[in-house]
Amino acid sequence: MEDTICAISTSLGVGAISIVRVTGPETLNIVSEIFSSDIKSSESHTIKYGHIVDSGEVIDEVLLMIMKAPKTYTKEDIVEINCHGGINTTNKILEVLLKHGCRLAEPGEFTKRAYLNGRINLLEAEAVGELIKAKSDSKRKLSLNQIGGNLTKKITGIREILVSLMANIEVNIDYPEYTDNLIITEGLLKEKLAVISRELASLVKGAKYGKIVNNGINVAIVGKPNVGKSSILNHLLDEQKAIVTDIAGTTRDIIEGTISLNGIEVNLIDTAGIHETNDLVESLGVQKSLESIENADVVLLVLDGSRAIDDEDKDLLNKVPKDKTIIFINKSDSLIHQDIDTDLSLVYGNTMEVDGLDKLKDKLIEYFDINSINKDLTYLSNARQTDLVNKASNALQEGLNNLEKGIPIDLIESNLKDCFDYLGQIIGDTYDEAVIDRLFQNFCVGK
Ligand SMILES: Nc1nc2c(ncn2[C@@H]2O[C@H](COP(=O)(O)OP(=O)(O)O)[C@@H](O)[C@H]2O)c(=O)[nH]1
Ligand SMILES: [Mg+2]
Repeated sequence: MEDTICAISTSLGVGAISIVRVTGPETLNIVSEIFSSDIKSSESHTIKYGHIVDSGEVIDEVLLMIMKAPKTYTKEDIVEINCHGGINTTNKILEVLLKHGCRLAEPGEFTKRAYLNGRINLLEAEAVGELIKAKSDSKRKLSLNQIGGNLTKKITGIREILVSLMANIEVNIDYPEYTDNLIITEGLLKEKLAVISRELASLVKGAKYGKIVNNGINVAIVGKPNVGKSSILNHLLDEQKAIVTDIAGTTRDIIEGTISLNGIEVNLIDTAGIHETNDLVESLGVQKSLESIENADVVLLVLDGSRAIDDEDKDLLNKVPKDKTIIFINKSDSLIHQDIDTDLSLVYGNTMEVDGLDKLKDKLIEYFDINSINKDLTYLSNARQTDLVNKASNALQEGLNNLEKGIPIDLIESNLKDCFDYLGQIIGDTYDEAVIDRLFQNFCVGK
């Protein structure tokens, strides 16, 4: 972090203004060398008008935003050069900065410095990266809330309880004669762990919501050939995306499209009809359909309501995972009585008179609790955070189980320590250099 780094922070192209950013210990010296006046003694958080000059040649007319440490994004001196937009001018200014001793910043290096200098924690740093990439309003709010600090407060709160518990246990062991300290009895520990367990459970549940906001929901539309899967896809997308014919085996490959349900992305995956076939291409399609059942968050099993249920339908009813399947009985416009023996969620509808599809959307909203997800949007979200919060929760559960088994309190302390460490990794209190490097590589240069 001794280097003074620079990067173009705006996207490179034709535009009115571009921003070239500089941070590090030599910022004020280097910029003074290439600017029409000395800025070393300029007031912090001021804007200065002038020119960037290289070997006597004026490169551009600019505004400098001068921000001196420590109240800056990186907690180091920062100068942002607001220059004329366009690739040529912006690159030229970058070139002059490099010539005068700056190093080109790596992706995310400004934010990495903000983190390493203690300005933001890892959770907040990740959220900055996500915010820039956010393609939906929900994702934007999720990232912004992560930057906001409520989650951090929750996590540090739990860690504080854990620390005070561990400290008390240590004191009880090391100084049994000190009776004015809080004595951690089995009952008291159980009580405290139950509180932490509830807090962790809410974080774990939130992480599931966060994953939905970030990745959306994958719905695999499966069923026998000709039941109307592709017609349903087309109607939900409001677009003729998949070919629909009355010839069985029309859809052979996966066809996908995305809709938004109350701000949550729903990826619809139309698949080849599942049945016995000797056609090589079709059978490869069937293989893909079976895989999509496994990978889906929810399976939409389509049955043809104008025909009686046959053995192939029954076979499929057995094949689909009970915990994530909704049945859509299609062709309700020519419905015959069907005797379906199932506990699964059922929706009747058809694509001819277009009926039941709104009910289907409501089922998805209900199934994924989408209305609750949208209320708060303060969740852990990415795979790293989710993995760590699950590990923290498991460690605490182990502590509770050990307590149940009558294992001495001082041994349970190691479960508490594990829980404390995993939570620490989420906010980057303890960190692994390789993880940090990988994490910031996904950022934009100049952020
Ligand atoms: N009567 C009726 N026919 C439908 C309905 N939905 C689809 N079909 C017809 O069923 C046939 C197969 O439809 P398609 O969407 O290609 O089914 P897929 O093989 O499951 O993808 C086509 O001739 C459609 O016009 C419906 O709701 N009612
Ligand atoms: Mg089809």
